[in-house]
Amino acid sequence: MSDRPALLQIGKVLDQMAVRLAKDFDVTVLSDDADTFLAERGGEFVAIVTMKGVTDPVMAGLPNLKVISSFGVGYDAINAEAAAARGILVTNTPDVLNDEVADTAIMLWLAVAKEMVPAEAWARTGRWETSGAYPLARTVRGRKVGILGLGRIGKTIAAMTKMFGSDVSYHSRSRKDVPYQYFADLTEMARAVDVIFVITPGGPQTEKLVNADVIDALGPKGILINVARGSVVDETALIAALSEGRLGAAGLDVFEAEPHIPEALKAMPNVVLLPHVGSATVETRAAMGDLVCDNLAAWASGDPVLTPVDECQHLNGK
Ligand code: NAP
Ligand code: 8YV
Repeated sequence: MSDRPALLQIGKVLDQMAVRLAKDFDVTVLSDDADTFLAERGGEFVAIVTMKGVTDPVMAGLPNLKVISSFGVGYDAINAEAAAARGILVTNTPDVLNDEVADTAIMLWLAVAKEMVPAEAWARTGRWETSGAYPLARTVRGRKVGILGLGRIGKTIAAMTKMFGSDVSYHSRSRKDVPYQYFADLTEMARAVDVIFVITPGGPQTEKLVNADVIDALGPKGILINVARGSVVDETALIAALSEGRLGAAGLDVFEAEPHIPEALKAMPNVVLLPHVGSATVETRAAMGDLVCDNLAAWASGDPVLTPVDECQHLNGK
């Protein structure tokens, strides 16, 4: 029997994480046949490290669980309220990825507005020689920008858009002390701006927040950038609006049923698609991995963890 706490690993961790975790914990990877595994060994584990959330049956199958360290700032794939009710501390990886995700959001906006993907294809396939100059795109300079979710990443995106002379507005649950116009009503903001960056958490509270009305209000020249979660945008309404010309264009890093992307979106020239790579650089993923391990190491030493999720703040250090 090991004297180190038993840690259950869900998903493949980075190599640097595996090295650190093995020092403090007795690590076991959750097997594919989770039901049988949990029935036989569920009682052993006090900690989870996860790269992809924790399902309710897995949480229920771990009666002695005390801490979940999750890779990523969004934790919509973990029932944090249920965890808190059981006294389980959940941690995530905020802040270390703000710049990276904001960079990805801005990249999507530029790519969409300046038609980078079709223009690149025009160059690559020789159409420049056969058909002449690529048609004119639209500038991102001096635009009215709306941020849906003015949190850590939303504020970073807002600050970056200032570089392009943007006039920034935002919609969040609450008004912030910032020099941007607040819209209590999302549809009204959509009517007032040229582009919306979606950067709220996922989960039931934001489910389809960007609905057909919001999309119609953004309008035929409007651009929607989603780097939040696929669940925040009504994907069916988005596809309909794009194909009927009621929305101008979209840049999407996230989708309703990842890794599936609807064929209709793939076929659209006015859409730029990314496979959920908002934070996906070696440097930022390394920083996220460090924070996941720092949280677990703090917990194992009996210290407060660094970044508990809101629902679990009251359990920290207890
Ligand atoms: P955050 O600091 O918690 O900010 C979230 C913002 O969303 C807050 O301003 C909050 O408003 C707002 N919000 C929450 N619920 C809302 C609602 N029902 N209606 C309107 N606004 C609402 O989170 P963050 O660190 O910026 O991260 C945001 C999300 O980005 C994550 O949860 C994750 O889903 C996503 N993300 C995606 C990637 C990617 O790879 N694409 C990477 C990182 C993060 P209040 O402040 O008023 O409560
Ligand atoms: C990660 C993310 O891709 O932090 C988040 O919420 O969506 C991304 O940074 C994801 O968590 C990795 O599994």
